[in-house]
Amino acid sequence: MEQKEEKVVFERPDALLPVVTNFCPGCTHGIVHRLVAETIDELGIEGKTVGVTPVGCSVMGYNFFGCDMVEAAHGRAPAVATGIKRVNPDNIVFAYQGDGDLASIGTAETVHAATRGENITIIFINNAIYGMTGGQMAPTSLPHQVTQTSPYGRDTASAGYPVRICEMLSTLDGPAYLERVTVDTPANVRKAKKAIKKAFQNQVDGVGYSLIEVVSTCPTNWGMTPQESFTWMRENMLPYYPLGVYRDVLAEGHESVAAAAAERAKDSKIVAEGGAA
Ligand SMILES: Cc1ncc(C[n+]2csc(CCOP(=O)(O)OP(=O)(O)O)c2C)c(N)n1
Ligand code: SF4
Ligand SMILES: [Mg+2]
Repeated sequence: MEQKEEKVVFERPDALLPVVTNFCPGCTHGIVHRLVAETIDELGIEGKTVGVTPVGCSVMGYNFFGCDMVEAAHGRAPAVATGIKRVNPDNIVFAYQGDGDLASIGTAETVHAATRGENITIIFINNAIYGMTGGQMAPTSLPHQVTQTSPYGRDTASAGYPVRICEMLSTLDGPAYLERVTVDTPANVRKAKKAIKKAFQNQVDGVGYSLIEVVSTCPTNWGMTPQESFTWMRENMLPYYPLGVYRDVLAEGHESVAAAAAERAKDSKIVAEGGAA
């Protein structure tokens, strides 16, 4: 019988190690890990990439990514990534952080790495909850969202309002590229991949600080099935965290982050003329 030649249409990226992950069924961390690994393969940067993993459900990243990995203390990934990149500018350095990590204990490091315009790549998993520790309220938990520490729903009178990271960082001059994506459908996974690849390509090209926020799910701590989680995310999170590009200096027609910043401040005498005043 004639044997048909088999064509490989889908395989594991080299930068994703052949081990079982610790993520729950339906957790979007796994999808995003794959997109980061595909990007590392496609850009041919595995040998010089260093990932920084946080404290959170992605804490075991060093078991899954096939590149060098460094473990940072809770929230400190952008500071650790800054140090690695400055000491070894030829390395491609990414931090992979949850919302509790990036937008709570690590807010200062996040804001200052962004405003310094560090040439690093940040992957931000916003699942509106502290996943690893059992589902406490995060800075990104929605008003009225039930969590372990807000059993009657997040009360904005006492707990305030959620932090929108892309919008907040878009007020700064430092970032080169900020985009919010999600991974609930094949089309959105493809868009997320494009954004993640661009965020790494920017670093390769020396364009500057790039952050991709992925609106994500945590079926386990939301107490839902994977399918219910995606529905809840679409109905509740996406209206609060609109998808889209919040900064892209090159696409906005600027030569660089510095040129974009100078343009925004062109009416300031010292900025426009340069030199000490
Ligand atoms: C200094 C410090 N404070 C608190 C903790 C406890 N802790 C571990 S993970 C975590 C939050 C993780 O949530 P998130 O960053 O959103 O990641 P997820 O698990 O949801 O992906 C906290 C508070 C810790 N490990 N270290
Ligand atoms: S607890 Fe939540 S964030 Fe952590 S692996 Fe499970 S589903 Fe994912
Ligand atoms: Mg989280």
